[in-house]
Amino acid sequence: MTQLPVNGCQILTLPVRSDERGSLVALEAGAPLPFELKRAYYIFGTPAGAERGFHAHRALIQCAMCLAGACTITVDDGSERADVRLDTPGKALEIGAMVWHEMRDFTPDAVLLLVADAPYDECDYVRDYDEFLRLARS
Ligand code: T46
Repeated sequence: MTQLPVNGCQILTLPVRSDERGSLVALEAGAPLPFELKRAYYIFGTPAGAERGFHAHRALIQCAMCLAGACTITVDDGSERADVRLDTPGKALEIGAMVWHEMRDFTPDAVLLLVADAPYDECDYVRDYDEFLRLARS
């Protein structure tokens, strides 16, 4: 586990079980996931130059990992920013609550998996950066 300078964000090294048949990663609540998984979704077929995200969540905690290909996620807590390149299925990024995040530089084969601690709720999104800064600094 590597703590980032951005509050609520860390890089997790997932346990990869490899043998002559290939590799397997299991995601369980507690370890390696730091929360109870309630939802999973994945992003793929991202065209060249596409950028996604550009929001924060008021309460949601997530972990992101690229199951194939690679992408870069920028995380921002209102004071610190960091770019994380996800380029192996054994590496995950925890994105805490009130962390602005942006995804870009997807390779054409990228499959980005997100696991989250709550069901989808549009009310949990903060989509305006100035509002995010106001909330993050209050
Ligand atoms: C996030 C980043 C990393 C649903 O119906 N259910 C869901 O669980 C999700 C995640 C999305 N949707 C709908 C809402 C939109 O109509 O799927 C559509 C695309 O979602 P959005 O534009 O929010 O996608 P991204 O890639 O900008 O953001 C997504 C997640 O929404 C967000 O929570 O943290 O990935």
